[in-house]
Amino acid sequence: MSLRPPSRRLLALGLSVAVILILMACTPSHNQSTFDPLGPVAEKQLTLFNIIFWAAVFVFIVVGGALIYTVIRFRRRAGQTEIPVQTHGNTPLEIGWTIAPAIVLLVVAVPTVIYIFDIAGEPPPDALEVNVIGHQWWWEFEYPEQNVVTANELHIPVDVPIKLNLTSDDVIHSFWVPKLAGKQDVIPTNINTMQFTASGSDIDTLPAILFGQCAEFCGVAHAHMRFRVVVQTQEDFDGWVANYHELASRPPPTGDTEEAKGFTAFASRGCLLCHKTDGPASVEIRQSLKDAFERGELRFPAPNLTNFGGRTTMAAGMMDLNRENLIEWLRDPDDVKPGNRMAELANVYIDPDAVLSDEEISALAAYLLSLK
Ligand code: HEC
Ligand SMILES: [Cu+2]
Repeated sequence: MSLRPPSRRLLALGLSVAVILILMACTPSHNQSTFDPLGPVAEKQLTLFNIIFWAAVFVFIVVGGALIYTVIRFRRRAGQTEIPVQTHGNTPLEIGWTIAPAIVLLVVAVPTVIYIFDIAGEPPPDALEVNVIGHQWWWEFEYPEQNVVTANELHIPVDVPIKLNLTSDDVIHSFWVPKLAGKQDVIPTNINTMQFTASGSDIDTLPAILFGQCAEFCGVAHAHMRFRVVVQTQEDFDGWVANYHELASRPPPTGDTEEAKGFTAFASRGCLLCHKTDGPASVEIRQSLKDAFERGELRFPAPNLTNFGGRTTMAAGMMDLNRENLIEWLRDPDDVKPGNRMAELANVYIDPDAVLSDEEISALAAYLLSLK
């Protein structure tokens, strides 16, 4: 059976498109490419990938080659009517194909085991510790040592080992920053740890903004549960922490300003039921919000907004942080991020008589953007 020319052309076209798509998936400069590791953990994981990949290519070529050779060499020739001589058992071959796979397994297993112990080992004692809490559908970052609680943007100093303690408030999530390390499950009632270092020699410019996302289907807004990792110099990181504490103790805006009106709206329209703008809430308070939600009350753990104005993105990495996007969010969060808990629970979005006015929204935006 031979293909007609048009379908052959179609096949060639289809194949080239497939090859281009596959190659595109390996573009190192892509924001979430694992082929551009920025630190020792991701580098080791890439090395492992390469070893296993090329071992598999080797096996594929040897086995496929032997198969093709045999099929061609021993095919039935014209005029041949007898069944060829039948053989059974061949000691050198049997020994050969017992040893060869064992060698291939060793090549794959030895570096895998070494790297597993390496990556899962205790991080050095001077590691910066961050507690990561997954929520439907945003990320909370708590720095116990620095007394900072923030959301959706993880700031870390360059070249410093980072230790993450990961847990979830609700369902199973998965923490993934492809350029720093492989995925780690984020499980309720359990703490998983993860370590990595964003290493300077691999990063061109600081601050470097890396992309992360939830990698385990966790409900309706799962695809919108993203975050950023901001890698900065130690000095900038210290400045970021100091700025957080300055903001946490800054008195609320007063007088006849937009910001002051925004703060009034923030305090009077129920935003404070879930959000905080004056530093970290205690673990007990955050737990009480979770319990309230479970009891069916209209409260829920929400992103800490203390340094909200200094972020680059909003709504869990969904959109850039700017006035237009913030206004869009405050007007109709469900339209921006369908299913999110703020739209489902906050009185101003569920009670038609409590809708925020345009003035209130614009004042709220001014207030929130001033938190930097
Ligand atoms: C019922 C609890 C609740 C109330 C009340 C509430 N929010 Fe939220 N808010 C949330 C949750 C949960 C999120 C995270 C949504 C997501 O990304 O899935 C959020 C996200 C936000 C964000 C984006 C935060 C970020 O890190 O990007 C802003 C800004 C915000 N809320 C402002 C407000 C304002 C202003 C009000 C009052 C009008 C308000 N919220 C009332 C729960 C609430
Ligand atoms: Cu998730």
